[in-house]
Amino acid sequence: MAQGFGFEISARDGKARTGVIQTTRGEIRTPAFMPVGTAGTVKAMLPGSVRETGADILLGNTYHLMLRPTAARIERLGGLHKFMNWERPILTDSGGFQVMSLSDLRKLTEEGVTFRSHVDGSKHFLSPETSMEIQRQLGSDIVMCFDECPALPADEATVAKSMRMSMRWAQRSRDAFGDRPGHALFGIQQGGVTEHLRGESAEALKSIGFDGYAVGGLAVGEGQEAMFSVLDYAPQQLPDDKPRYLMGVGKPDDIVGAVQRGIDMMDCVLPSRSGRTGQAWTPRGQVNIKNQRHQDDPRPLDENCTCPACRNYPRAYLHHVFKAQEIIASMLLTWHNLHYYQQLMQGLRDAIAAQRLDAFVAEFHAKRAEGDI
Ligand code: PRF
Ligand code: ZN
Repeated sequence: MAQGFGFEISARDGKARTGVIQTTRGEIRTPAFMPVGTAGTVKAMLPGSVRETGADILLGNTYHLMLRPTAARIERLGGLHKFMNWERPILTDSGGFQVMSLSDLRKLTEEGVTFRSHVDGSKHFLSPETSMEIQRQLGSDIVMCFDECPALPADEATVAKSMRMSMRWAQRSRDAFGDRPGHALFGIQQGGVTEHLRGESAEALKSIGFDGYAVGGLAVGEGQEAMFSVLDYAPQQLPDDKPRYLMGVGKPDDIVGAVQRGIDMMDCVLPSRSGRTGQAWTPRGQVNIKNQRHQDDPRPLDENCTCPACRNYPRAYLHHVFKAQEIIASMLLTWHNLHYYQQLMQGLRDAIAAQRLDAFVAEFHAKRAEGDI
């Protein structure tokens, strides 16, 4: 276990847990939702505002930052926290997943992946060793192993081969990371939707030893039912006393289902990205602020929400600024969505602490079933 990093579980309800991850940059209350700050910003939000929504930690991306403005430049300027004015913990993804979804030409070998930048077409190389070096330059508090995430559906042999390479890469990531007090390294489980491959991956990671363990390779086209059936066993294959992080998930109902199954951390672009496309998330489900039905509506988006969008503006205003493509539309909807997500996490944490998670989840689904009014 890295010095200056720890995880304490304070209460359990079924498979769900609540507690605190300690880092040298502050505490992370779990279950935690991490807003995505891909390129050194949570788009449309000042860091202080992101904190006001209740976020304890942000996610940053190796892939984007190595291409622009480069990790060397961020290091020279004092690291990512200082660069983006966020002094609390930052977790960085390792780059492999983003290379596969965003870069132009890619060539994958045992050594690593060569690819062309989606920004300017320049050629780059990422491997376990270069990813660890870039995440060190960024000053990341929680570093992710370099892995490969195959798109699903894929046949079992393909998933097995990819998972075994990711496990060799996990060992190389561990070796290259070395011993860095105050910085944690998380392993990433792969293995698709096949239980014995997930088990093999978990055993490989546990024998290497990490500060936390991610469930990777889900939310890649398999659907919620298949994802939940993997989450029915995958978290229990990983150590009980370390944080478990479900990567790239998800919608509010995905988050609730994942927490019920023993997940402690999650990240997703959804609340921030959908804010910029006019989608708001409320306890009653999704609201499309572009819809004409809001144009004369004097009511707030959500009468029980305490975010600035709901406290200070009617739906009619949010509709107007969105239609007029005003920048404040992205700011207000992103703020609201991040606030809603963090309220949901606080609700989950409180419910687990009070051993009333089942009742909380039943109420969550009942409210959504009512729909927006
Ligand atoms: N691996 C990494 N990052 C990820 C994933 C993964 O499997 C996913 C899968 N949903 C999202 N982000 N390194
Ligand atoms: Zn709101």
